[in-house]
Amino acid sequence: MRIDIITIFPEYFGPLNVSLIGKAASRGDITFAVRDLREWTHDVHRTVDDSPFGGGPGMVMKPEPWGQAIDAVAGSAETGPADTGATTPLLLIPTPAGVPFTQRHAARYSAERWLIFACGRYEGIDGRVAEDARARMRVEEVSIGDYVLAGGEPAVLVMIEAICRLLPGVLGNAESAADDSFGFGDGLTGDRMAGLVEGPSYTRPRVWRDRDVPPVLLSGDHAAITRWRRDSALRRTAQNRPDLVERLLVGELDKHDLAVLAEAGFPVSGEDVAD
Ligand code: JA5
Repeated sequence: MRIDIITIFPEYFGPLNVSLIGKAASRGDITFAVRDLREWTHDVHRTVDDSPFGGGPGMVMKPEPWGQAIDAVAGSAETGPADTGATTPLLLIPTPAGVPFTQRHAARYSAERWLIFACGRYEGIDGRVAEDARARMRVEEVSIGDYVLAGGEPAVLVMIEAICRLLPGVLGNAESAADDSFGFGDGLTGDRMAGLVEGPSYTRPRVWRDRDVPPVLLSGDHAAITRWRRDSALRRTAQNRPDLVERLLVGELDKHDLAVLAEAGFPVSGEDVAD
C-alpha cells in the first residue's frame, strides 16, 4: 500500500517510523511519502492561509496550493515512491464535519492500494478543493470523533494506525485483529462478540497487590472462559457504551446475555429470545 500525506507539518509524522508500522515500511509493505504543502506555494512568505469570505474568526487554507499539491501527488502514479499499479488514489480529508471513521472504514481503506491524506489547519481548507478533487478521484471527509483538533495531523496518524494494522503481515498475530473490540476484522459482523467492547485481560503474576486474576481464567474450562469473557464484555459495554447495547440484535442474545444486561441496568424487551 502507498500512503501520501500532505501537511504543513511534515515533522508530525515521525511516529510512522516506529513499531509495527515502521517495520512494515522498512520492509516495503507500506510506502509513506510525507509532502510539505508549502512546496506548492510561490510567494516569498510561502502563504497557505487567508481570511474567510463572509467574515468570522481565524483563517482558511487557500485553494491554490492544495489544488496543485493534490494534482501533483495524485498524478505521480508512475514516478511516485511506490508503483502499486493503482492509478487513482482515494483522497481522505480529516475534518470534524466528516463521516465518523469506524473499524469498517479502517477495513475498507486497508483494501485500497493508494491513499492520500490531506491535513487541514486553521479553520479548514477552502471548500472548493474537495469539490474539485471529486471530479477526478474518490474523496471522503472523515472525523475520528466529536472533538476539535488544531489540525488533521493527529487524526491521520490515528487512521493510519487503524488501517495499517489490518494489512497482511503487519500485526504478526492474525487473530488479534479479528476479535478486537467491535470485532469486524474483515468488515463483517457475525462474530459472537461483534458490537461489544472487550472486557479486561490479565497476565502473570496470578496475585498482584493482593488482587487475584479471576479464577475461571486459570480453570482450563474453555467453555466457562468463553462465557465469562462474554459476560465481562457485556458488562463493560453496558457501563461504558450504552449506545452499543441499543444496537445489539435481540436475536443474537441468549437468555444468559439478557440476564447479564438486565443486571447491568438494561432490561432488553422481547420474548423471542434464543436459548
Ligand atoms: C480538526 C483545521 O475528527 C476529529 C478532527 C478534528 C479536526 C480534524 S479531524 N481536522 C481538523 C482541522 O482543523 O483540519
